[in-house]
Amino acid sequence: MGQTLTEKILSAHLVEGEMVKGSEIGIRIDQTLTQDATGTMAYLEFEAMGVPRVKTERSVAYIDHNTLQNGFENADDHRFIGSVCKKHGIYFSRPGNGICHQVHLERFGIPGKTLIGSDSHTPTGGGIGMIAIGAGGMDVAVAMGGGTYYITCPKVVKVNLTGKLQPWVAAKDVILEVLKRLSVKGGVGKVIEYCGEGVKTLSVPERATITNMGAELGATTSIFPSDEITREFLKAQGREEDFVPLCADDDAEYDEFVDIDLSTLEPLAACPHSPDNVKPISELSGQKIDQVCIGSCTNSSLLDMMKVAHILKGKTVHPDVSLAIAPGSKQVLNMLANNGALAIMIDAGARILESACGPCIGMGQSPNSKGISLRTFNRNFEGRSGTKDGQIYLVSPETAAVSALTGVFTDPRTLGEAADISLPEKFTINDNMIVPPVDEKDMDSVEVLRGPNIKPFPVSEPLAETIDAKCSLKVGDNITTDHIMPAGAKILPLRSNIPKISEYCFAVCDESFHDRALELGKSIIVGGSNYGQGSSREHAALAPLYLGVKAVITKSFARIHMANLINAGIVPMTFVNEADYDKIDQMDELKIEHIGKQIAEGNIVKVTNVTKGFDFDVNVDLSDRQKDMLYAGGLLNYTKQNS
Ligand code: MIC
Ligand code: SF4
Repeated sequence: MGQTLTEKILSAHLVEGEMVKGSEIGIRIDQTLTQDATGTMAYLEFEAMGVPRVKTERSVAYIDHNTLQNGFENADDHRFIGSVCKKHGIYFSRPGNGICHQVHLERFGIPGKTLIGSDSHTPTGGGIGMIAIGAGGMDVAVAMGGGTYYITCPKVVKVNLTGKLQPWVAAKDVILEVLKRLSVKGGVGKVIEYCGEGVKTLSVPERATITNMGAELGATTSIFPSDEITREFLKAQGREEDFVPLCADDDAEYDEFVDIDLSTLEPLAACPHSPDNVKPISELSGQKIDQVCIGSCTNSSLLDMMKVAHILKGKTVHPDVSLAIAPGSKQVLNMLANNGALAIMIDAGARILESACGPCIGMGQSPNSKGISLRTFNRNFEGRSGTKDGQIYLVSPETAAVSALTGVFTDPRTLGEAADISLPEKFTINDNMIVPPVDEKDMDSVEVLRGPNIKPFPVSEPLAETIDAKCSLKVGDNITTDHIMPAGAKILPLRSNIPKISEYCFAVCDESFHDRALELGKSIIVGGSNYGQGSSREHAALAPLYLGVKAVITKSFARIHMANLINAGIVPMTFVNEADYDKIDQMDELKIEHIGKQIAEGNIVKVTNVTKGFDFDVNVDLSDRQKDMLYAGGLLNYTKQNS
């Protein structure tokens, strides 16, 4: 039987387990990436492991999230990460060099390699045929130290692309269509593999837009084959030698199928407040808008920016609209500056931002109250923009730019002929903002520079005999990590300071949570389905850990967050009977006796609701390794015990 591309790459990297879907497998990691908002913790964890030099083929640290230096904290974090990198063998992409996923695709990604990154949009690398997976910082630290990375052996979904996108319809519309069909939890436990004739019609940046936003499906990752188009891209990046042709076997067997005829797609928008709440632009046409933001790791490539410049050429932004543009990397910005496109954007009235995440993570450009903002980004969770009642719509760069001119939702197809913009034969290559590490022999001469904001991570204890604790918070379905540990300009600088950042834990849902949890000392959180969707931030586990959360009981979990909880030593549990969710109220006392023994004996664990006087079962469906981690009190303790 033939293999899918996913199976080929995973089995070539398999170091533990068997390729049996649904079982845990361990894979060797070739490359890692971190960004600054998750990076400080990842490098503190790496230091704690005591490994002198990274053991990966390539590890890169990017500074792209916390670039608003409104206080010493972010600058201290950058300096800390830069010095750790220099010492321990990691390449350091300086602030201003661009968004991690965009730069990694341009300069480092290699077809057929495995990459994990402490950012959920790491699957962007799937655009050039990598198995690229978002992970918690601790998992990345372990991989840098040469450790195995564990995932559930995924099911593989075949998305068969046929036809060709019509003018003004974009790669963003493809992934929005997939999200409409599969939903934000449709990809859990799966890799989305793109195949079919339609693949050949998509450039690498377009493929990367699609794999990037596959994160919003909850998928383990997404991947495209590596073909002649990939070769052209790598050649234009001066890296043709990195090209390897890769595709699935003709007789590969898939678990699920999705057919998309690209020719039939139309411009789409994900409406507030979920990336799968997708409607055609034609249904929204004419509604007034307040803001347009173009950029983010989803849509900030040179190709996207050139399309935008073409639309803006000789025009002026509508007087009621603020247009912000953040090109994805220094390479993109440099090329726009040299070919005149930047001048076109400035002429039209665009506000040019640094090549960084910026407004995507609420770092500036928050919309006005109830403001309608069209963004080319990948997430429109409530409050993420920094304006609680902001109404964020996710659209293609084409729809965004056209609407910025008209001041209303506008279907770009109404604009007439679309420009035929293709990739350059050669990108401008200048890696002078990527600092290489010192040679191993010189590593002792490098001092790691720590600022006062960098506090050690919270220590977790081995699993208690009995958990007897109150439910400190009950929340509903689809709780995102932006609810659990919000970001934005005010909170992100605290990413290296868990005690301080914990003050904002769940503030979006319930501002009193922090004080209540601290007062209770230990507690349990109860949630609905797809709990913890969204980002990879392990702060969404470390802050609850610091606040004494011992277990989280939900209807279901998102993949990365569940792994982060286990890494932090917090027990993730799911209701066997979902109806039990309704019978629990906040502040009920929940008791789990002999929890370690119960987990060791099987996956079903009995919980007593002492307040209401009934018992219910929960599932702790974990691998033996994960159970051992919980007994030890998290991944760091476990690693120390086993080394
Ligand atoms: C995001 O898009 O939510 C982030 C910010 O990039 C996160 C990482 C983080 O919280 O630092 C992610 O996607 O993993
Ligand atoms: Fe940055 Fe936004 Fe991409 Fe996250 S989704 S990496 S915040 S650009």
